[in-house]
Amino acid sequence: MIGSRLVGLGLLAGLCSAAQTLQASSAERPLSECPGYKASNVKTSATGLTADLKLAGAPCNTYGTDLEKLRLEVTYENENRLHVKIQDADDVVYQVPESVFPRPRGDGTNAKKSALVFKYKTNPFSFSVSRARTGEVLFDSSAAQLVFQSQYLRLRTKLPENPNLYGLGEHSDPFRLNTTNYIRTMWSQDSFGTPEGSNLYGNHPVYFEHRKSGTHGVFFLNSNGMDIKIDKEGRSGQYLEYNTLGGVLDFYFVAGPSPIDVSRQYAEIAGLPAMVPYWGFGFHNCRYGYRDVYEVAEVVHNYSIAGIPVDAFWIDIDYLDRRRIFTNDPDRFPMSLMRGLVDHLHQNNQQSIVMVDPAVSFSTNPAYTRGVEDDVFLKRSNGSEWLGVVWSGVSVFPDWFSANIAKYWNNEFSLFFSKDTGIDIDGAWIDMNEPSVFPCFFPCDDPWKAAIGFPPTPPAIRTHAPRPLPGWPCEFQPEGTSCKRNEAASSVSAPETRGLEAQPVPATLQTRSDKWLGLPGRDLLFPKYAIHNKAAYLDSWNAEHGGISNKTINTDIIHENGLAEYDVHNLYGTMMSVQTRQAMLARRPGLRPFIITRSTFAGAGASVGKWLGDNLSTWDQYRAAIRTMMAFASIYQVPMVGADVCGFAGSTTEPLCARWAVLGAFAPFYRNHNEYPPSISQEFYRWPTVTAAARKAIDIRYKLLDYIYTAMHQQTVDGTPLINPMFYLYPNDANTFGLDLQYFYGPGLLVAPVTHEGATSVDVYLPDDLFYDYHTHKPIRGRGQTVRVDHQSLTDIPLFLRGGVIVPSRVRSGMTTTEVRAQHFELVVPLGADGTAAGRLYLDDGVSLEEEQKGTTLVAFRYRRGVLTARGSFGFRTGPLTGEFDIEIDAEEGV
Ligand code: MIG
Repeated sequence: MIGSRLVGLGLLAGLCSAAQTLQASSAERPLSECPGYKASNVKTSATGLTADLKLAGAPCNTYGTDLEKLRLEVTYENENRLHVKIQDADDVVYQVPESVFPRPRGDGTNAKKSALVFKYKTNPFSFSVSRARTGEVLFDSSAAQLVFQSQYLRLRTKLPENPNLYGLGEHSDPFRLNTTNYIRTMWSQDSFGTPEGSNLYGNHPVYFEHRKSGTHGVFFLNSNGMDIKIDKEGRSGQYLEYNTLGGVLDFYFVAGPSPIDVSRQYAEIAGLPAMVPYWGFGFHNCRYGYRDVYEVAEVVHNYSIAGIPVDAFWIDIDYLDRRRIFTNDPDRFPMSLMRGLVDHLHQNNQQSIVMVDPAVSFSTNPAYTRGVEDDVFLKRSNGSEWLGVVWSGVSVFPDWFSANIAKYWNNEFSLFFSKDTGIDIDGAWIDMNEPSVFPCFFPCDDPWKAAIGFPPTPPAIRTHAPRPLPGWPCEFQPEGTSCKRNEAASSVSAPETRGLEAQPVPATLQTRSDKWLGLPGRDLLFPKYAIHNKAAYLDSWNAEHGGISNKTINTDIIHENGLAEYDVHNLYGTMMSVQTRQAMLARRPGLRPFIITRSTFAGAGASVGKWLGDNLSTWDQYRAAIRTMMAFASIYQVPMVGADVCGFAGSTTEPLCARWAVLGAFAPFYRNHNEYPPSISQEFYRWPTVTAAARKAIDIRYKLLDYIYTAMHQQTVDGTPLINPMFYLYPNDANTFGLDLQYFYGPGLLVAPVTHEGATSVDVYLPDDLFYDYHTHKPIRGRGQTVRVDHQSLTDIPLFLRGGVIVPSRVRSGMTTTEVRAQHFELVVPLGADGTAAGRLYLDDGVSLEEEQKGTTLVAFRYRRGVLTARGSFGFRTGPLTGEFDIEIDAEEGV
């Protein structure tokens, strides 16, 4: 599959059009000759300082024009957060809009009370941030001259030798970042195969640096394309350097000092994550290429007879009529049958989720026509719509900055995903929002040409159900059965009749060039500094010339509010996420939306969850799934995250899929998803070991669901991470700093999956602490050493309880999370080395927004010397809690 896709793209490369000319700019000198800036007019207040910065010599104009005058603003926002911002004095340069990234509120703390200290040097200007308690320098920009040009900004900080750095995603690289000759590029791209060493779908320009003396975080609020280089060099030694194509130097420093503190402090900046419905933690099944609704029904049925619990069934772009959003294929996925499917699911307490892409087919179809009326699509400078090719063929793209976008998107969702159409979804899956555009090889003058070969022909139509499905409505039974079909339902017609050919609608011409914002005179297509954007790999001419529009919309597009795509490209996925959340709320007010996106920017977790995109069915990517999930959940504050279980592209194998079915059960978002044939089918019931593995793992996951739900809820309240990398809980144990194959799920469950092909054992690192085997409750004294756990069959996973953390569990699992919620609780009380334990349990109705909850329960448990106390508020009454509260103390003393 992978092979054939690459061949396909290779052929298209033949359409690539010719070269561009670049403007030569005068008097450009290398970065090494840049003069830096000189500070003057420094005004210090109790809560910060301001200063003017002036170019300290002749401009070097390396990648644009040096800005003469800058302004520095330093604010001690609270005791743990310092804000340092360097921008142009004229306030023209683009900054990330407040509407997309609301700035954190700071109470303005007295500098003397701050855990961080800001110092500066006047000429050349540089600044440092140090830890007040120890005097240790955390950040020091004197490592290189500050450069602030029209299309290039550089700031370099010194770091200690071999620093422990984490973050700077999205990437699939090691969790603890490389520190030699390493580049992290921020530029959203459709990243099939999620390769290491590449920019991927989303951008989170934040890093945590962990030292034994404390952890701190550095967030760079900048949405422009950038390379962050981490390397060593003679003069400055170890450094980290920002090289960005625009925006301003806007930094937030947070002091920790513990890793968990840094996570919480970053959540204050990026926003607290959104709570998800309880069912969101159930198991989900998905596949690209289900050829009709009958096949989906069969899959639903097969899971049920295999006894594998499923909470939600997903449908990919297959349900769409010719891949056009807000339509359905009237032959393969007619509304009457979609209604039957969704009704069936709902009757069984299961949910339905379908995919929505951003692109709208440029043809006679209602979503396009209404979008034109509302004027919500991106336009070229001559006022015509910008056209690109994606699954829906030649398409237009929503401008999330346009004035009517909320009205438009809400309306499309309410009209199409409704009881009337039968496509009454419970969650939304948003894809292609980097945004991804099929390579038409810039400049893409004739998108119709690029459509050659796309979209691929869907598989053959099957017109009747292949075999009876017991318990399903008549519509799903083979023809000739005696049951009566529901004629009323099937008479609802599709929004468009088939057969209409694509007809370009003339666009009203109105120029937008008068509204440009940002620095004038920039080359918005070919910035001179070439970021290491891997999307350019198909087209070497573009790669050499720093083209940043490959596989996405043109970066010289000006949005309705005047902002250039050049500056806001990295925000597209998050803006679609925010609008989709609004749209889901508008159709079901009061209910928590469940939305999973592919592209994210810092702060996305406040609206949506994230899946890790097109991974491969390989052991390498199985391991990458662990570390990438960890980074999203603990560092970027996007806790509802997971990779495609069993792998998306290529074909999985029985052992890999069995292991992954188990591993996935210990990620927040747990979904089996698969590429279309010839990738082999990989639903969990396809092999006996995978069925057994999934059943066993789901059984454990579902019993622990309230423990996980409680941890997730805590993260939505104060940013305490649901997933803890090992060093989060053992920050003084240097052996934990680089571990990325084991982690804590919630505060007390250590997950140590088998990670290598053919292996039946795991080497687990157990810090100096008391643990218990989750399965047997046998105590194990950790000694800061690696312990080999043997005899792990394909259905097994080593799990350890951390001594001291009480884990509320359900006594039984269920076929859906709805059934789980009806079970009684038990408390597992693994005592810590000091003989005590504590834990929490949060309960609510599982679906309503926080403000709509009629009452919530939060209980704190403590165990000490034979006595267990439960204190809290019992606002949410569930069966088991209103009845008898059975407490079993299962503690091992004296270990
Ligand atoms: O260009 O909708 O990452 O999960 O199955 C591929 C089809 C488009 C990419 C997503 C993948 C999904 C696929 N999509």
